[in-house]
Amino acid sequence: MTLSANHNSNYGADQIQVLEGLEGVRKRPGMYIGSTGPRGLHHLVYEIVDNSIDEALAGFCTEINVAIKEDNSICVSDNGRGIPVGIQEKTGLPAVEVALTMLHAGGKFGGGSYKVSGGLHGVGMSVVNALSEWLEVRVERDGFLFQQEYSKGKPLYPLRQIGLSDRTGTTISFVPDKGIFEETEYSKETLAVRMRELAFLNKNIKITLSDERYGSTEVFKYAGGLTDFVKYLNKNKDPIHPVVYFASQKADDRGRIVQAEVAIQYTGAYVENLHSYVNNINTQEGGTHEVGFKAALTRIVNDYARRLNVLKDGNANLSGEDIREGITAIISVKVEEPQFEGQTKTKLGNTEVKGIVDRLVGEGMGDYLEENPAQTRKIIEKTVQAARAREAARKAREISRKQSALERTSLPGKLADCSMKDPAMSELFIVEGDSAGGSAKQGRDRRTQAILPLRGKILNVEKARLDKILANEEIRALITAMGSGVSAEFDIEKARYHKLIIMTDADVDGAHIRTLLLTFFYRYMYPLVEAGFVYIAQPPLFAAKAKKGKEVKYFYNENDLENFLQQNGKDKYSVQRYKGLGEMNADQLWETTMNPENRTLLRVSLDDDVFTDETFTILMGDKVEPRREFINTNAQYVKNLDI
Ligand code: 0RA
Repeated sequence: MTLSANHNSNYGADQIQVLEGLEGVRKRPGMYIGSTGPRGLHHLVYEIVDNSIDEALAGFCTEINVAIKEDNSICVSDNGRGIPVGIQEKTGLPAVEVALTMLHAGGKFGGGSYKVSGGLHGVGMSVVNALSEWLEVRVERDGFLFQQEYSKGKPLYPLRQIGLSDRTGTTISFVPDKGIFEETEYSKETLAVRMRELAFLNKNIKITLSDERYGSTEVFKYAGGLTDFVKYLNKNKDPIHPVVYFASQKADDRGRIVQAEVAIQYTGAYVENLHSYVNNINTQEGGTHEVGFKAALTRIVNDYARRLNVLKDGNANLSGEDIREGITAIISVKVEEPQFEGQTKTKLGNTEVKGIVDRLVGEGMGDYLEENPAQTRKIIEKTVQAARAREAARKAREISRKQSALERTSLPGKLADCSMKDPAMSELFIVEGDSAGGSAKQGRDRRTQAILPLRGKILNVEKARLDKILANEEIRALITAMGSGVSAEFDIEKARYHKLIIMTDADVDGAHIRTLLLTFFYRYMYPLVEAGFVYIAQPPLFAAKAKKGKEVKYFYNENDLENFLQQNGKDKYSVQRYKGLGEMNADQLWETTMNPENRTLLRVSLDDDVFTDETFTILMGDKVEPRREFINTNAQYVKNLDI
C-alpha cells in the first residue's frame, strides 16, 4: 500500500483499528472522561488545554486562549510550535491526524514529557474528538495554515493547507456530542476555577477565558505562581507571616526528573488547608509527596520547639495535626511517570518523591525558621495552642464517652430514631426548628427515617477549635446520633445512617443553617461528604390549590408554577408561597419532601476541593466584605450549595 493511498482511504488497516478505538470511547465514554454529566463535559476542555500547557512547560508557548462560543462550542488556541503535520512513517498519516484519531497517541510523539498515564487527565485529544459532533484543528507552522475537520472522531477530509501564516500555534474548536452528554451548556465559573488553578500552578502562562455568550473576558497570569496561589487562598484569612516558597529539581535513581515546589503560609484559622498536585492534577487522596511534606514539617517544627525550649525534655512531641493547624500550603510536583493509586486514582504512589519533597521542605523550612526568629515564635506559639486545645477536646470526649457508657442510652433525647438498624437503609433528617421537626416526626416512614430537630444556635465551626465545637449541644446531638465520631477519630464504618438529609427553610436563615451544617460535615466528617452520604432536601416553594375540588399541585421553582398556571388557568387556582417548612402539615411534608417516591434530593459533591474550601472560608470566616461580595456574585451556589 502506498503512503498516499493509505492517507486518503477509509479502509486501511490502521484506519479500521483507529475507528474501532474511537468507537470504544463512544460506547463507554465514562471510562475515558469519568462521566457524561457536567463534569465530563468540562473535562473535554481541560483535556485540550492540558496539551497547550504541556507545550508551555516545554518552553514553547506563552499564551492560551479559551473561548466559550455563543453556541456553547469551545475554542482553545495557543502560540506553541503547532502540532506537527509531517507524515508519520508507521501510519502514513500526518502526526496531527494521528494525535486526534488514535487512542493514547497524545503523549507518544515527543513534547509532552509530563504527560500523565493514569488518572482522569491525559487520555488524549482523540477522546475529545470521538465525543464531539464536530471538531476542527488549525495548525500554523512552517509558514502555512493547515486545517482538518472531523465528525464524531472521523476525518471529513485529509489535512489540507488553507493559507499562509507567519506565526506558529494550534487552534482546536469543538462541539460536544449532544447524543452523548446529558447537558451541553458550559459553565464559565467552572472553567474559570480550573484556568485560574492552572495559571497558579504554571507561573507566567497567560490564560485568557472569554465567554462570548455574555461578552465577558478574564485573564489569568501569575508571575508568583504557587506563592500567588497561597495569597489568593488566604485573602480572607489573617496570615501571621509572608508566604514562604521552596523549589527543587532533582533526578531520581533512574534519571527521571522530578520537579517539586511548595508554598506555605500560616494563618489564624483553626483548620488545615493543604492541597497537592501531580502534573497539575489535584491529588485529593494525597500520596508520597504529601507524606514527605508532612514528615519534614513535623520534624522541623518540633526541632525548633525544643531549641526554643517551648517543648521541655519531658514533653512529648507536637503532633502533625497540631503543627498544621491554620496552615495554607500547596505542594506541586511534576514527575515523568506518575503512578496513581487509590479509589479515585488521585493518590501518588512514586516512592522516590517522598524523599525529594521531605528534603526540600526540611532544608527550606529549616533555613527559614533559622533566619526569621520572630515569625518562628509566632508559628511555634500557634502550634502549642493547637496542642493544648486538642488535649482539652480529647478529655471532653473521654468524659462524654464514660458518661454515655454509664447511662447506657447514648442517643440524644430529641432524636426520633428509625426502627431499621441497617445503616444502608436508614436516613437521618436534620430539621430546622421544632415545628417542622414535629411535622417530620409525624409524617415520616418510621422504619427508615430518623428525625433530629435542631433548636438552638449552631456554632460556626470555622471560628472555633474542636474543644469548643464539642461543647455545643446541637453539634453533640448530631455527633451522637451519627455514632461515627469526629475529626481524626471519624470512622465511617460506624455511621448509623448512610443518608444525612439537611432539611431547612427556603429562606436566608435556612441557607445559613445549611451552610453551617455543611461546613461542619466538610471540616469534621469529611469522609461522609466524600462518600456522597450528605444530601439537601428540596421542599416545594409554591402550592397551587384548585378553587373547586381538592387538587393541589406543588412547585419547586417559579418557572414551573407560571407554566402550569398559564396552561391550566390562573383564575382556577390560588397560589400559596411557602416561607418555611412549618407551614406544611405532616402529610404535605411527607408527600412533597420526604417520600422517596416523589422527593428530589440534592447530593452534596466535592468536585473541586479548592473551590469548596474557599467557599466555606468566605461564607463562614471572619471577614464580612468578601462574604457580601461572594453572596452577591455566587447567588447560585449559595442557593443550591451544589458543592
Ligand atoms: C509534539 C511535538 C511538537 C508540538 C506538539 C506536540 C504540540 C502539541 C499541541 C497540542 C496543543 N497545542 C500543541 N502544541 C504543540 C513540536 C515538534 C517540533 O516542532 O519539533
